[in-house]
Amino acid sequence: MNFDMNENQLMITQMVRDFAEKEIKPNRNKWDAEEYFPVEIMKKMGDLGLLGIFVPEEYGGSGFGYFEYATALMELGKVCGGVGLSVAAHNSLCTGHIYYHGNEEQKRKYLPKLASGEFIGAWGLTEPNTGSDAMRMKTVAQKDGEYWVINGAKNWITHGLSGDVSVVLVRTGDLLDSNGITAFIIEKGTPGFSAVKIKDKFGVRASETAELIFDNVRVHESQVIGAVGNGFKQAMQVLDGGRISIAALSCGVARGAYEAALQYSKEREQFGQPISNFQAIGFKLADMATEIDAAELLTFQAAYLKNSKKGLTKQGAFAKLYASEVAVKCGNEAMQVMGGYGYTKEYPAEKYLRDARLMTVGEGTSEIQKLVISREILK
Ligand code: COS
Repeated sequence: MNFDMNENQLMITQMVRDFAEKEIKPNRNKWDAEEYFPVEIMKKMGDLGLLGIFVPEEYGGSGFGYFEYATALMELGKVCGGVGLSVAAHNSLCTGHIYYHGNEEQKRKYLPKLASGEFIGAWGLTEPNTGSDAMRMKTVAQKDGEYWVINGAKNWITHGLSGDVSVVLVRTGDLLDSNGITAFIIEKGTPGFSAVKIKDKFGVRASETAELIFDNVRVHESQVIGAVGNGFKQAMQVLDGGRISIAALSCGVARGAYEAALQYSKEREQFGQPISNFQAIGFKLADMATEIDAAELLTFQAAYLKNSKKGLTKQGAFAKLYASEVAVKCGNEAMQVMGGYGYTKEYPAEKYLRDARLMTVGEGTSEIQKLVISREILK
């Protein structure tokens, strides 16, 4: 087994680190306070090739694999979980769904724009009343000649408002029929298709979240991805890959919190010496460092399986479950190491903790990951 980063990963690490230090870190608290989604930063990341990381060059992407993708998200997560989440959702959900399941015409039409950042991508599975129980969705499409007419709503959709193109999963068959859900590509501005921003989130506040509303939205049948009725299985596969990105982002958030706590512990003096000299603090740092490395290994294992086109349902869930829980623990422990200062916005621990809390919820809760894992190991 080779644990060295490849040349592309080394290059991406340096590039994203430089970019995040210059463009994201100085603004992250402002964006967090104002719940501002920095579209202009997304465009710059498009110029750097970060919005089509695993899209082949023939479709305008960077042509990298999941090692490079995970590496980029780890670096972004160290600086801002919100911006990282937007990059993750854009790449693996919207762009990934079109890349892995779209036809040639759809790929040629949308992937170059998504990869360059000209288009921001959104993806809609969850509804106000169906989160973990995705199959029970109520948003419905009915056939009318060459068109489908969509009615309903989707909730918690990253880039729901700013997304130029959305991939949405809609019921086209009977309730609870796993072959009764279809994926559609819908462009911004389609009559009847609107969005409302969700405000006052706890964390990842620089990433835009919205509710999507469909009021007799007419979509041409050429906008169906793959076969009619195949959407649920496509979505499950997209989420298998998407969980690698949340795992990677979680590793980054965890490492950011750990590094902040490490630095603080060397500078903060109590009882006449740096608090890092005390075993109580040293053991916290030791646990954090160990668990972050373990989370990264699980994430790269899932990335390896994705690159090798092997099944990764179980290992993707392992990585997402473990890394997201480690991120929450590291955010929490970083706050504890920093004491009263950690409890203020002057220090980064509280933002790491708030951003980390999304990771155990979004793209499948920790409880759903355990359900997926237990089904896999018991089947
Ligand atoms: N890859 C391919 N196919 C899959 C799959 C996967 N990872 N997981 C499930 N499927 C298939 C099953 O094989 C089954 O096919 P058949 O009906 O032909 O046998 C079908 O999909 C339905 O699967 P299942 O019976 O497991 O569906 P359930 O409703 O019982 O549960 C869970 C599915 C709970 C795993 C699913 O709803 C889920 O992942 N929920 C969480 C959703 C989520 O993460 N939301 C967050 C989105 S935020 S961006």
